[in-house]
Amino acid sequence: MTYSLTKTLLGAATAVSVLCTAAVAADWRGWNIHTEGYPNTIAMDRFAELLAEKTGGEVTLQMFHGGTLGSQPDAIEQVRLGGLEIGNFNLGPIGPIAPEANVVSLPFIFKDVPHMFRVLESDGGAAIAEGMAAKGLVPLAWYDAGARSFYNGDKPINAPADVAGMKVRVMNNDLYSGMIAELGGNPSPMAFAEVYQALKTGVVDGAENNWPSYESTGHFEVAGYYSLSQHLIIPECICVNADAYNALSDEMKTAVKEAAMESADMQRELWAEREASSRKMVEDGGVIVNVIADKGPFQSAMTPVYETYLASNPDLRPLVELIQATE
Ligand code: BDP
Repeated sequence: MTYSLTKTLLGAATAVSVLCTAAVAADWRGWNIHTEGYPNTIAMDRFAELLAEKTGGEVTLQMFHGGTLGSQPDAIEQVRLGGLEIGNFNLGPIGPIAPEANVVSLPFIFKDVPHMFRVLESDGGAAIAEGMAAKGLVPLAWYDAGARSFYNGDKPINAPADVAGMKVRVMNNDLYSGMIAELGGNPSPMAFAEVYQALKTGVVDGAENNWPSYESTGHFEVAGYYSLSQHLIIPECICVNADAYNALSDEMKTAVKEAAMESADMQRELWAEREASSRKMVEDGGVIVNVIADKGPFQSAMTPVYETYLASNPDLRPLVELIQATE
């Protein structure tokens, strides 16, 4: 009797442990907008390898690059809802969903990229991450996306007056539309994949992005003036669907997080190299790089953008101030 009870209990325990293993085994699918050879693409592939290694194969990831699974705003929704588990997202199009994350899209909020990372590693970063997690997106690690500057086809931009009347493509976020409007331009929110044609055919006069994306998309071929406004420094994340992440054991969560951090270390190194090589490549291709002597007028024109953001999110004023006070 005792023997058979023990046997039954053991059998039950085995069944439970098999069930638990089955419950945590996960085959994830991941979205990335960039093409072969881009730092984020290489680092996301590495993330997939590290995930399998560190979780002993319990969590696997199949990456879909080049935006093949849809536009970024759609992919963000997919990851939030669980149609996809992972994405390498820019925080720009996450901002409209998570107001805390939108703080990084206030023009000129970061002094430079190291300042951005110092903020992300502080309480400010924790507040941003919590805001995102509350909307179903858990950031596992932060990627570098450099600074974004304006580019267009016919003239250098030195002052807000040069933007006046220009139609400028922006990512989907009212803060960016407000930014262009305050400079006197006409904002045109548009999916990344459509920008090359829009620049080429004159549907828009200009756009804005970092060196690697300006180069990898070929935008430099159809918009040959790059003016160093560096008005936005927006971090990117490896973001996971909150339910998928929370279903993991603590041990698996740690493994997943470690894989993401190692991937981010790799991405940041590759990013630094690619910024330099992209810049060199477009300059060799004839791009005119314009240094803006005084960025002050661009910065002061942004006051209404900050005011609008703070009027809709009065509780986030301390976060803005915390970032501004971070050395
Ligand atoms: C790139 C970002 C990418 C954005 C793109 C854009 O890495 O996530 O989709 O800019 O401007 O720098 O849409």
